[in-house]
Amino acid sequence: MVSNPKIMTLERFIREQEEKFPSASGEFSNMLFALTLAAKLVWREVSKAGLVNILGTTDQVNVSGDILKKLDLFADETIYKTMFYSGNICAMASEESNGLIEIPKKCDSGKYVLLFDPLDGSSNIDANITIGTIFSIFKRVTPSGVGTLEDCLQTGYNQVAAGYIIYGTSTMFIYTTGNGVHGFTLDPSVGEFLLSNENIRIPSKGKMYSINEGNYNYWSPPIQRYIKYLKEIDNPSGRPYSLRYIGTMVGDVHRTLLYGGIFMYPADKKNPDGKLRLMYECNPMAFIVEQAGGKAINGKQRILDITPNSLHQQTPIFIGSSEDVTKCQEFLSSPE
Ligand code: P6P
Repeated sequence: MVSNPKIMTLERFIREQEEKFPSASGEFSNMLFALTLAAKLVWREVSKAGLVNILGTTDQVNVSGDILKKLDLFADETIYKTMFYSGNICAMASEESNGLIEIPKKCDSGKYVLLFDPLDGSSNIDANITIGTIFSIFKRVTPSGVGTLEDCLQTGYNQVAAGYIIYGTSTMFIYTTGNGVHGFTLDPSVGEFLLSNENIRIPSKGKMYSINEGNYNYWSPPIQRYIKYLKEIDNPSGRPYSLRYIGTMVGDVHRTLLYGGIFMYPADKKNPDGKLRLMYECNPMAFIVEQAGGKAINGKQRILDITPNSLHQQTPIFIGSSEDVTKCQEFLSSPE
């Protein structure tokens, strides 16, 4: 990770980006500032999760059937409360909410829509393994008032911003607004995210693949053949690829973004539509990786070109270095 010589806080970077658009109202920046605050509030609990009674599970499951952790619910509530008081959001939905999250009448209904996964990889919390928050932002399409499902169910290429916070050995805020991908590392001593990775570019080809090999017998033959190809000793890369998989999409995609390679969650006999959610996980990650020079597909088309039908729609995903995803696509296009 290349350290950046200039001391630049995330807030100052957001403001400097805004200054490039003289007609900007400042609403977009204010919305990102609120997201920065929410990230710090979640980080504060995540960083001490082992010390207070916030570990463990609740007796609730989400719409996808995942058992909800106490920290899931904390993160979900913290983010939506922080965001709707920003006054810039007209509609919100999260992986943990069945439908739209109600925006209280007293909160203005702004011109942005926020879709988020409050705590991705939460099954890893109790083992102290990297987890993350993922967010995707659209501009509303309805004229005014409280936002609707139509404002949320937009195709991924319409996103105006996307990013994630990764709670790992350090906590980082990575985001794009369509002008490159930039990374900020939290300095806990001052409570500021400081610029650490300006204009992240993903290598055109990597040496690692990331997939849950435990699902091998559920995969289609083309994906089985692709994984076998990656492990061949005489692989054209000169050596077999290494497998890296932590079971948190934010961690696996972040490593892929910085080191190159490919992350995959294919459809399989258990999850015929794939497991990962289009709106909360795949769209934002695809926007980020494409902005960094990579590719993200569902096996047939760009993730960002998928027209959504429902908030919790799942999709297969193959995301990472352009050459690796292109090679993967060749295998996926071969006959079963
Ligand atoms: P599996 C975490 O539950 C998650 O939604 C993603 O963060 C992660 O990539 C995937 O599921 C892991 O799924 O089936 O390998 O445990």
